[in-house]
Amino acid sequence: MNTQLNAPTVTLHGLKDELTPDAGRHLLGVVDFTTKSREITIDSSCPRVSVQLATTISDGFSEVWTTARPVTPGRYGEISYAADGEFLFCAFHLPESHTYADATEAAYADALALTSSLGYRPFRIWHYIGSLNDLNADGLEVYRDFCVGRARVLERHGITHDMPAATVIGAHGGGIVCYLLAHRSGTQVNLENPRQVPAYHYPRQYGPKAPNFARATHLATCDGAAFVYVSGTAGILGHATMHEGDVAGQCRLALDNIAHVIGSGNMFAHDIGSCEGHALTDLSTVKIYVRHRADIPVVREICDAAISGTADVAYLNADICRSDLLVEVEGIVAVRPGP
Ligand code: 3EB
Repeated sequence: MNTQLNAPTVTLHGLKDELTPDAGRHLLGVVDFTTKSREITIDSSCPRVSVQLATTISDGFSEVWTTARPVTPGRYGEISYAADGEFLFCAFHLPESHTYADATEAAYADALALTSSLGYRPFRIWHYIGSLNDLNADGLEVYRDFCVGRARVLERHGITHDMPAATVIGAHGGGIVCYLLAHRSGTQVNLENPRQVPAYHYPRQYGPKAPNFARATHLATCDGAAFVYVSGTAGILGHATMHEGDVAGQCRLALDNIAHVIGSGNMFAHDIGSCEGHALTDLSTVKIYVRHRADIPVVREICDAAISGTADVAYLNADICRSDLLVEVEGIVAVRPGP
């Protein structure tokens, strides 16, 4: 990838690799997918976040975000962040708890207050949640409990739709970890997929408060670069889980859903300037979550055939928001890697 690029770029590294960015690049945020949950630190002047999603150090990895401008780190309440004047990375960690709605509401409110007070707008959000499909102290599934807290904040801010791309995935422990990227002067378009009901319109059967995220976000930055950030995508059509019990069927459908959301028809439908469509082979960084470890080989075979051999691809054994979902795929297309 073009190293002159101002927009944040991401690479995946071994957990023990030295974090030395290329010349002219600066660390904006680091996320370790590792064996233990740890508090967020501010290391090498950017936040370093741990997500408990690896079984051994060798199957873990670090997701390293860099930018072209010097970065200033900071803390705001429970939020750790770093910003370069154009892009911001911020993260929070909520400890394990019997219920999450209130803590989610408070931390999310702080993250939104921080980003907007510094003049940034979120364009991609990740959440990793321990015991995702277990019941909380009130008998509500932890994912649904999280959705209640998120919905309360968004309602308070009058945000009913037009949220950015997101991921919510189970962690092997450690409460809730959330991190997001925000920008100051890019042009952001949140994309839906006409094959899927917008998440904020999911019916009540999936929980008391609907999730709220876009299927993807298109971001054109002022240096002429553009990216499509694809949300965690599963084998869902309309609002229904398809291919129950069939991981291969769900995996193919998840990939079809992504192909549709990044394709030229959907770019045209969302009035993206160039209307330039993309294909699965254009994804450059991909994370693939598989509920049952034993299903990883079959998922790998399907995904490896669809995704470019030069992409950075990580497979993680993780819980997914609905108990009947067996696989979920997220990715990034670097549309124009800059001038
Ligand atoms: C789905 O399509 C699968 O609650 O923010 C994927 C990505 C999913 C993000 C979220 C949920 C979320 O409904 C689950």
